[in-house]
Amino acid sequence: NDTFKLIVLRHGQSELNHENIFCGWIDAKLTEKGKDQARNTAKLIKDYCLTNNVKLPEIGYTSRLVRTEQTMDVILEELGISQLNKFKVTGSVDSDDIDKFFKESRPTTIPVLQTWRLNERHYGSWQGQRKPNILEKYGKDEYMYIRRDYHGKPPQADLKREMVQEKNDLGSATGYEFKEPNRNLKYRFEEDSKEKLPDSESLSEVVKRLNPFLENVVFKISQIKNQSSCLIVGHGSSVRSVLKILQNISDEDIKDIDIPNGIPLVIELEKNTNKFIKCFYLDPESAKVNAEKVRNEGFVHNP
Ligand code: DG2
Repeated sequence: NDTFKLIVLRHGQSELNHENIFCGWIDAKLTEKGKDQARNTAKLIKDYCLTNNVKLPEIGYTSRLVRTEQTMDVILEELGISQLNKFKVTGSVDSDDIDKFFKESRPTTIPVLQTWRLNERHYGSWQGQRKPNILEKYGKDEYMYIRRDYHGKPPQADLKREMVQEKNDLGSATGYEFKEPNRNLKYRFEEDSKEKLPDSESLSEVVKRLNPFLENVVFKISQIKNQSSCLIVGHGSSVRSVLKILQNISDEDIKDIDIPNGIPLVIELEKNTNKFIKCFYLDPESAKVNAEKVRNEGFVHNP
């Protein structure tokens, strides 16, 4: 088969999606519903691969946020694929790295690479705020402009006061609060790699930081390893960016695209040239209904 298939999805429902709160780089976990969505995702992928004689994904990619990591873990477990290891990467890899990722690869194991370049867009000072409150404060036009225009960008975050998850003495989560950030600890690898991390982003900025990752990591590995498929778990904005880049969607048209949680998209590309062939949801009806709900967040709450 001479196509390369990217199976791409947004993570399952997170705790902050459930609360109707702008999440961005806050490290929210999956809800039980989110885990169910991930199990359902695995079924859809399995059926698709079996019916179409497509190999199961040969490598996995997530962001550096725990909601994509958890989604990937559940999907791979359901697919009966074990993870060789998780590796942090930035916007490029060399052949030694690639050898390392696949060193002990067996048919039922795959490596999973995690990169900040697949993170949700940094939602600036809107992070941690309830969507209906922001809508009320900014008004409908500004609210939708910042959420969906290609160049819409929320005000910068105060990085000294980021929302993080509070833990009790036993280490269990008690909820989210604004605190002195642990960002420097969490993103030490990126800081050491001299990556420039944002404090607010437009979709156009996400496209800019994601593009090198697709070119110099995903496509590079697919070519060297002659892969037929990979699995990418990202976020609303990083999945929209993948579509914008690969499908060459205009700045205008990307405004109308919303991404539901946990429904896989298959993007088929020509092998070697990576030319776009087609793109479709594995459950188009449910994708349509749930994308519409995402669009209306803030106006209506659908937990
Ligand atoms: C949502 C997207 O991102 O919000 O940051 O709250 O995919 O990480 O749940 P995700 C967030 P909208 O742009 O859809 O309002």
